[in-house]
Parts: sequence; structure tokens; C-alpha cells
Amino acid sequence: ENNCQVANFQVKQDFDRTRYAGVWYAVGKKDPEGLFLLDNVVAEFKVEEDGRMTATAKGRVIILNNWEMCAHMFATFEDTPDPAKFRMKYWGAASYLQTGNDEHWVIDTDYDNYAIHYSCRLLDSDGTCLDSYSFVFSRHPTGLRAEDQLIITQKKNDICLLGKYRRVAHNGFCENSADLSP
Ligand code: DAO
Repeated sequence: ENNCQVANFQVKQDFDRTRYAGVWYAVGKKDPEGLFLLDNVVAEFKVEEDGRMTATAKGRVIILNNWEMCAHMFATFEDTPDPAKFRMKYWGAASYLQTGNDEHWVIDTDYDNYAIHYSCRLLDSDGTCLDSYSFVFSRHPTGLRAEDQLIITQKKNDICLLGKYRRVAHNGFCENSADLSP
């Protein structure tokens, strides 16, 4: 029992960023306050020559008043003493996209099929999280395998977010759009 204390949330043991590299399709998301990425979210993680992890991501967003576009985002990850916990700096290909510096924790992954990520943006004084977001990723755009869904449900419960996720659709919105164009 972790009592929803963020400090007690378990992350992937001996996280291996090399095995994690490659393309992940977001299939589920728990949104933060003022959500940004809506759907068609695809992230590609890389390990750079110096060993640092980076990522690019695309996703449908709505900016300003009702301008729908495919956002192309970049992220760099700062290591921490825990190999599954990073500090993620992110920014957009265009200046009007969101920028930020978030926690990025890999809660669980089997590297080949599923991953679940967690980020707490605002910790409450009691140690629980006031503003979090979380992605469920799959290596397959079609979604999670049945056997992985059970594990993901358990992990959602472990991070106190069971029932808070929505499905992330993939309908090709970002596929033939240029990186910067609506
Ligand atoms: O969508 O509301 C939101 C929060 C996500 C912001 C971060 C997006 C850019 C970085 C993506 C890298 C891989 C997850």
C-alpha cells in the first residue's frame, strides 16, 4: 500500500533506455490540467552517442482559439540517480507550442509491447499529486495485447490513476502532415 504517496510509486527496475528506444504509440492518457496533446500521439525515443536519452513526438493539439494542428515536439532527458526517473525538458518545433520541464518516470515496460509513464507536475503538501499526467504506450498502433492490459490496469491502480485515463485515437491526422503545418 503506497497511500498514493508519489515518493512511494514503484518504477521500472533496472530501466534499460537502449531497449526502450524506438517508436511508441500512445494508446491511453490521463491528462494534466490544461491538456496539450489530444490524440494521434506517437513518440520516438533515442539514445544519443553520449548516452543521453532524447525523444521526438507528434500529436494533434488545439492551440489559441480552435487552431487544430499536428504539433512536432522535442524532448531531452536529464538522468537522475534512479535509472527509470528522468527530468524531461520539452519544446515545440514552433514557438507557439508548449514548453516545459516535467518529471518523466517509466513506471513499467516490457520494452517490446507496452509501457506506462507517469509525471507529477504538482505535489500536494501531503505527498500525493495534485496535477499529473500519464501515457500508456504500445509498440503496436492497434493497441495493447490482452495480456498486457491486465498489467497496465494494475499499474494504473498502483499510481492512483485507475479510471482516469481516456483512449488515444490514431486516425492518421499526423501521418501525412508536414511537421509544422496545420
Ligand atoms: O499533453 O498535456 C499534455 C502533457 C504532455 C506534454 C509533453 C509533450 C512533449 C514531449 C513528449 C515526449 C514523450 C512523452
